[in-house]
Amino acid sequence: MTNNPRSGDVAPHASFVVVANRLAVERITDDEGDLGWRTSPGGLVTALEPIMKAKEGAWVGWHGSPDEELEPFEHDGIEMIPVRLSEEEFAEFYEGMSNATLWPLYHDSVAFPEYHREWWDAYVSVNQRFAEAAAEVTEEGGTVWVQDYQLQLVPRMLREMRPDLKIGFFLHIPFPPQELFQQLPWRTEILKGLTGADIVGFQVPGGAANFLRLIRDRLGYETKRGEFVRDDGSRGRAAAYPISIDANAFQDLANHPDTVARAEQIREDLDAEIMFLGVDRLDYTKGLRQRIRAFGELFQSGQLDPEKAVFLQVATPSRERVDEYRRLRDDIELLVGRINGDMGQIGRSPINYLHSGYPRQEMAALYRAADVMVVTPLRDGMNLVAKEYVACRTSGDGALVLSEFAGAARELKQAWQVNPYDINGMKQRILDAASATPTEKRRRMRALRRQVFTHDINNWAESFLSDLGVEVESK
Ligand code: GDG
Repeated sequence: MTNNPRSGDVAPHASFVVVANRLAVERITDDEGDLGWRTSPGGLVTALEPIMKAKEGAWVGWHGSPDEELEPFEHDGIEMIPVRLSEEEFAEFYEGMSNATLWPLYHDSVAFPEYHREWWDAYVSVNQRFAEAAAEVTEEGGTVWVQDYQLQLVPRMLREMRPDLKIGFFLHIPFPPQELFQQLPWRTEILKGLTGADIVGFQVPGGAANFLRLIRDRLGYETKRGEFVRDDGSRGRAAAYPISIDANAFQDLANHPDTVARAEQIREDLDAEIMFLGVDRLDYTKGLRQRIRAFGELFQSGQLDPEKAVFLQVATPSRERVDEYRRLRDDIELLVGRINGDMGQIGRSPINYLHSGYPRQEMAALYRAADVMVVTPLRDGMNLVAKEYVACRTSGDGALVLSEFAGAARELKQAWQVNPYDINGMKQRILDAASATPTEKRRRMRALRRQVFTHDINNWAESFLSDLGVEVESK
């Protein structure tokens, strides 16, 4: 492997390999000050853990510290294969090409995508390094599952090095329509990269359709009913596999006595008759500006009484070195400050804004505490927060306001759906959700819960992998 002292040392041995930008573990320092690792929280790791353990799996990814070279290690029965990134590559491949070019372009260009040739060069060489690492560890005829927009060239690179492998790719974010995608100076390379996979998976059918149309028009590939034919006559497939959550785990967490007590405490502290909640990474795709403006107007007009209602927004810090994210934070904090300055009273602010990350149990307590969950992204691949809220409503009440531009809107039809660009419409739907009768709320929540519990993260992984031809034992 390039830049890796192990090169040539390791015989291919893993039958199932996941390749993701980040490893499935994060660094911790224990009480004695020693460095260690803990499994990253998150659905993907949870979903793939059993199959990784059953199949001698390996996980290829970056370990999170620039310029550091690490040997492979085992964590909790899974082999971790760290890929090195230099400080410069982190800036150009990750912050640049991934998060300031592809991320905005793939989200309807809601922020302006920047195109820089040196970012692209870094993207190519880092993708090559990930592909080489996967090629090196995967055994003859094994399976590699590549994740997300940072690694779109890996499927083709891997296919060229190792034609014996089964290769899957899953895109967690939207795949844009042709009219936008064709801005990309490296559009052909990206499309070719993706078509290296046997299955190219998207969150929604629209993403798969956009992709198929593009490879027909740009690469001249024949496509039929989701299948495509490469230059060499071999075939692949593009389809939707809507990702989900570990619904039972969230339900159990929400029912834990400590969570129940914490939810009660949150309500007591907020001292409001009705609690609205937003939980998002602080990202311009999440529609925070519009949402906060909508709440500001509702409080200002008296349609929501600032003495009786509170809107709690958790905005988890994210990509803080990228300019657009700094600007967003400033904008949001100005907006919240103005509204609270105008409408607040001593000891009482209508908007409770928290720029911080919290443990998962605290998130479950917040979901449990909130009467109305407001999820209004301008564009979102899926949006797991919406599904988590539903899973945590164990008593069958609560109301979900959901943007029609989240992938989740296709499944969560009984939510109060909104167009987040239409501030008046959004205000009205927020009020509708808040004032619906308990019977109406329960009716909708029952349907939402049925959907989330019958389509969880295990179903997602199983359906993708079985289409790829991997035997997965049902749990
Ligand atoms: C991408 C796509 C797609 C957030 N704050 C905290 C915290 N979270 C957790 C949530 C949820 C996850 O992070 C966020 O997932 P989302 O799906 O809402 O959004 P993205 O981060 O943008 O994820 C998205 C997803 O990939 C999966 O394919 O759905 O469309 O953009 O699980 O709970 N968790 C904890 N503390 C926090 O402060 N513990």
